[in-house]
Amino acid sequence: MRKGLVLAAMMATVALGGAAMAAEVEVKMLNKGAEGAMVFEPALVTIQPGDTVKFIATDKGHNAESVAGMMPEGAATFVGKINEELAITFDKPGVYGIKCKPHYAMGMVGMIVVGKPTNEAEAAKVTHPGKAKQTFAALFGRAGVSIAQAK
Ligand SMILES: [Cu+2]
Repeated sequence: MRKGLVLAAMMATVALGGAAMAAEVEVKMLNKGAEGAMVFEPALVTIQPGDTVKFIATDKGHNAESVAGMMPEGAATFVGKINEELAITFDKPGVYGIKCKPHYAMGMVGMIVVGKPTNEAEAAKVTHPGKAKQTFAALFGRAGVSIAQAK
């Protein structure tokens, strides 16, 4: 009987340990951040498949949504509502582009690198309006390091 209880407790610990391994990263949507006005902070997030990114509506007037062409094949697109917190679990490895619809041209974009991506070349070909072009170029530069490290 006691052995059975110990085994049950051990199995529960293993189950909890497995669940605890999936990480959750918070990204704030801000009017002003360390890198300027209208930003996701951090703008670049590196996670593992199964991890969740929670977009926090710290400041008003922002949303988070996927960018067409900047996600691996088969991944689901998403569109958050303005002023709303949005939690997305990323299961497929890849580079994911994120934008705030009202401030896309102001460069309010972000990048999620999940595991070891294979779609970065395709994602880099997508064109963007205004300042988003430079912001994504900078993020690809920074993500290059992350992608190389994700082995
Ligand atoms: Cu915004």
